[in-house]
Amino acid sequence: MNDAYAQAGGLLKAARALFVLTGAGISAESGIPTFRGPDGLWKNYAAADLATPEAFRRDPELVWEWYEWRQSIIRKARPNPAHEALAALEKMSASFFLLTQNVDGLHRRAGSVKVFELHGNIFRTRCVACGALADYRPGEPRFCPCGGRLRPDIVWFGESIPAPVWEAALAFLERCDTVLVCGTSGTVWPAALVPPIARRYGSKIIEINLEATPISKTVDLSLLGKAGDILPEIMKFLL
Ligand code: BV8
Ligand code: ZN
Repeated sequence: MNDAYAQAGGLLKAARALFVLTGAGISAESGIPTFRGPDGLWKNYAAADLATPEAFRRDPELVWEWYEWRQSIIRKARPNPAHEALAALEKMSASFFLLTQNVDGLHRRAGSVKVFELHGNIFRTRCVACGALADYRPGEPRFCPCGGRLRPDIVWFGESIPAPVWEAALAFLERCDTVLVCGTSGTVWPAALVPPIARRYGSKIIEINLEATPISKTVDLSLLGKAGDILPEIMKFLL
């Protein structure tokens, strides 16, 4: 496997502009349940059934209970070696863009700077009435001073993603030459469009995942294993 890590290291070292896409898998080794893994369930609810505006309309308290449960796990969690490797990689890269589907904030806590959160952040709330954003701590009232109900500032299924983030990602994809896809099942749109768009622009694509995914056959290098093991190994070829 060393050859593949050396090859990946060579591609990352030669990258003029590096785009990184991460998903729940990169936080799995920090103890945060992935969406579609065996631990993705909560009190017999599937995550995707709770991460919708309909679920929030139907039972805001249940959805808040789920998010506060996840916040409690994330607060106790620490960035893992995969997050730390990406923060180091950013410092070595001439031009770098990290698009994450995760809402846990662990990339920033690991020291990554150019992090773009496509699906929002679990520690921020948004007022459904006036749109005011605020940091959220458990036990605080779930209503805005304006009287509107507060929701997690997170993009739910069926909701539009933040256009400025997606447009910035597309602009970077157009001019980058290397893309690293790490810890995502590639099932959620529009993030799942990153690899085919990158391929269309002729970028080299490296994938790191525990298992093969729908894009594994289409990338230049598919590395199977834990991101927290593989990324630090690859970084050895960049030092
Ligand atoms: C939108 C916030 C326009 C919530 C999330 C039919 C076909 C195609 C698309 C659609 C469709 N029907 C509807 C759609 C659009 C929909 C969509 O894609 N649905 C899917 C489910 C089919 N998308 C949307 O609605 C998006 N908006 O498109 O806007 C629009 C507007 C109106 C109407 C329609 C469209 C908004 C999507 C945002 C949803 N919100 N998160 C929250 O977090 O509470 S998405 C959620 O899934 C998480 O953010 C998560 O990150 C994300 C993606 O999943 P992954 O990150 O890939 O995680 P997953 O568990 O799936 O996989 C983990 C991977 O890691 C696995 O591969 C595993 O092998 C690997 N792994 C595990 N451990 C490790 C590891 N790898 C390495 N190392 C390890 N240690
Ligand atoms: Zn308000």
